[in-house]
Amino acid sequence: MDDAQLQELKQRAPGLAAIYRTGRDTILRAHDLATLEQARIQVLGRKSPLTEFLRAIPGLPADERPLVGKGGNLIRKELDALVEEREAELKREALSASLAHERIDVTLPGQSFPAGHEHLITQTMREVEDIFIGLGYSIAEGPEVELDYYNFTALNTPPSHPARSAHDTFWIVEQRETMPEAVLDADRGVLLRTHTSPVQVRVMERQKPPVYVLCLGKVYRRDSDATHTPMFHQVEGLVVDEGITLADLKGTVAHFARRFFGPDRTIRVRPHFFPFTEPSIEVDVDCGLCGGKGCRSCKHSGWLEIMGAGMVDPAVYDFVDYDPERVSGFAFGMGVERMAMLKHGIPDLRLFYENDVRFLRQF
Ligand code: 2NM
Repeated sequence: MDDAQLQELKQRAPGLAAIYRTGRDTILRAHDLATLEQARIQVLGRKSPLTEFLRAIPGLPADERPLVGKGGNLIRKELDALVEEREAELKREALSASLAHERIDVTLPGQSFPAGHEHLITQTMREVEDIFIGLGYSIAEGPEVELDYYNFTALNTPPSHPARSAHDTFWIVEQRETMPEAVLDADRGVLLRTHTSPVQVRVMERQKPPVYVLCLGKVYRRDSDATHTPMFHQVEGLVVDEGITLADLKGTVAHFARRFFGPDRTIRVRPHFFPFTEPSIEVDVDCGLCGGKGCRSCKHSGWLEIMGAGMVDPAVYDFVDYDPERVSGFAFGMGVERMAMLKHGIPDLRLFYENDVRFLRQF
């Protein structure tokens, strides 16, 4: 309704014009959908001044009725339309407010799901594995809970050897010298393997030469300090074939050192002793940090010890029924934690097992 129409209505039906103005103000003042609904009831509901006005029309003089009736209905339509308009307006406002508020920025980075990776010890074992698979070796596995026979006896380790003591080995079922003759059978003691060599004895037991095998896994010793954990990992290799010599062992280890530590590395060997090899050696690789000049890392010697090795003692062949007149072989063993520490400059063995992801994540 424009101003001219309102003016005309004021003159002809001043009561109706007042109802219109009050109603329009009430509707326009509504600032949300709930107040608008209240306003609608107040302005257009059954008890509203407009409804009462329209209800009173039949009691008016007959000549006034058409005009007032027309005006009343016109006003009802106007106010109805106003409510609808206001409702649409408030809905638009609410929508744009919630769009501004709940807007999703599709360019923000998504929720991340960290994938994690293998532990450095596992990675290092895989690397060593790859190098020896490249040389034609097979991988063998065996039990971590082992018989005395495979862990010590068949490896030519005398009953009196210190490694067999309760001080060095975790025994599951110990066979003591104090036991009665009928019960005492050292070979039947049960223990946590102290090296992976028993796996190689088991391989030789079920397979004739040629043997080219690598064993990797957990081993257990009763040690715990800055440089020893009661569980650690070993890799051992075994080759038995016709005509195998110490030169084959040295060539194999030199190849391994270059593949594992880098192309320009050299090795040296020193004599040593193991019950299961004769002769036995210890192998060093030149210190990568100082290039052999001597530094803190190599304790000023220029060399880092990487493994023990040797030619398999014929006494071991006796246990697995190999003929030492026909075949010969070499074996070697190294600690995986030590390999990883040397390669990555890790200062403390215990870092591997504290499971601090800030350390583990770096590899
Ligand atoms: C080492 C050092 C030297 C070794 C010997 C054998 C077997 F079964 F053939 F007798 N397996 N592993 C061996 C030899 C292990 O570790 C430091």
